[in-house]
Amino acid sequence: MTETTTTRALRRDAFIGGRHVSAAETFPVYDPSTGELLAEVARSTTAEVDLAVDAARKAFDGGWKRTTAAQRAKILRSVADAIAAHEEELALLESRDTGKPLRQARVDVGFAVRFFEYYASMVEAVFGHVLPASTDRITLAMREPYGVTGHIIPWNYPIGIGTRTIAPSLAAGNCVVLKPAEEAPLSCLRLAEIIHEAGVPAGVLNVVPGLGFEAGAALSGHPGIDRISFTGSVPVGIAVAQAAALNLVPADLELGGKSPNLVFADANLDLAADVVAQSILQNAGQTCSAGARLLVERKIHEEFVDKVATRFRRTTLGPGPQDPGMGPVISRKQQGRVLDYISLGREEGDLIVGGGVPDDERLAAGNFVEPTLFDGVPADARIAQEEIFGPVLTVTSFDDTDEAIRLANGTEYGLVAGVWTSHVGRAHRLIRDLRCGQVMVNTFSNGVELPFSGRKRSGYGVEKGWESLIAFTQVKGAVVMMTDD
Ligand code: TXE
Repeated sequence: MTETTTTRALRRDAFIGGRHVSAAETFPVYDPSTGELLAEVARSTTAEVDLAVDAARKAFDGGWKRTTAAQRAKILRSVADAIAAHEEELALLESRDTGKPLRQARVDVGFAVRFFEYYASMVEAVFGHVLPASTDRITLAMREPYGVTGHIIPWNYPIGIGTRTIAPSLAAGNCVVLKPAEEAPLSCLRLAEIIHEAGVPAGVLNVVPGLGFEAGAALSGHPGIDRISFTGSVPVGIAVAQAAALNLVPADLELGGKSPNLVFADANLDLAADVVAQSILQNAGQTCSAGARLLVERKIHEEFVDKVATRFRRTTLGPGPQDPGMGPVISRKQQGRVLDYISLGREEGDLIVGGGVPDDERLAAGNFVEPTLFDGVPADARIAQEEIFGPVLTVTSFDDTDEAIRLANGTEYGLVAGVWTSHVGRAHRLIRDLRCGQVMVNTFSNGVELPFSGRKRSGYGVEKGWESLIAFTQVKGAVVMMTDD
């Protein structure tokens, strides 16, 4: 391992202790829209992860833990301004690296700005309590940071998901080691430079790009980590939680989903169709909270499926930076996985739209999959139960609210649900009875303020909102006798 202070074109190093650090080997990162090589990136292993955890610990003990909430808030506001000033550069990088349409990448950068602004405004309101325990002593419950937090994130929203957990962690006074996904590490590496230049001291934020079974495993099992935050697949989430448990370290797991949109006959059907289509086509279906199942009231079934199918058919495909309706999926491997599910879907449901790779020579080198709609899918079909993570929507009908709830709750996941109805009482009943972390009525969007958590195999812990900031602190009790003997 050698240390360098510059990066070469198409060569990206880890970012540790405020410096670029190379590794013995690199791994390639490809443009999902074209298949071209985008960068060779340092393949961090145990050695670089050790270095990063050490740098984070030194930064924590060396000063970050003594900063006041007001000082951190000021720095985080500068970070928000700096990210905003680099919006176009970061959005283009994100679009190239992930294949997502440029406008979506801009939205993601906007979220990053907002996460830093939001937690900057909030951190000064984190306070403990004086407890009414005794009159001759003062009993305190105080909030303090954990120390060093580890963050392992996926490739679908590197900037959005990365900043979603590092902003509250830094605000709470922790130092961070972030491992981005090997498929799309570039924006997080650039973000680390921007954040450092904006005034976050060396070592407070470190980024170790690398492979899951190397850098990811080294980070999740590292004895120098005090809390770990993971977003990704269920099997890896379980492995991360097990590794953390061996060190008695808490983990937050944001895992997969198979989220439903429940559309009732009394809904605004045009609006619902727009959002239902968008909720699965956004990011080519590679969103943990994607609306992957359409549950529709039987009496409007045909009319509504028709509306959604029209929206699927008119979605244009193309390279992310050209801002198409929909970009490619992340990799050849992911494309193969989605196409396998589509083949299975031909046996399990009625193919209405799409069903394969687009018939377009110009897109052949990219990892494109057509928007695909299956109607008449039995609730227990694999394509209605398993997370496909591609632009594939399944449709199942229901006759009444009880059946809608049963179908919606009938998978092993429980992340989000969209409810489309003009009946207020029904909407509230569904909010109560749907077993998932978020219910959205007549919309499918949520912001940085809304706590985001899973039920069942969608994981545990919480991201976003006030709750996430508090989760990155731990309580300390103290008792002081009021005597001067
Ligand atoms: O995820 P992984 P993959 C789901 C989605 C997708 C499937 C596979 O269904 O099709 O998972 O995607 C790191 N120890 N989601 O294979 O492997 C890895 O380097 C520690 C849903 O890309 O879970 C990356 O940084 N870390 C999800 C991160 O874990 C390890 C988003 C996620 O990769 C590791 C992504 C290990 N042993 C996929 N192995 C969502 N909730 O949004 C891998 N990693």
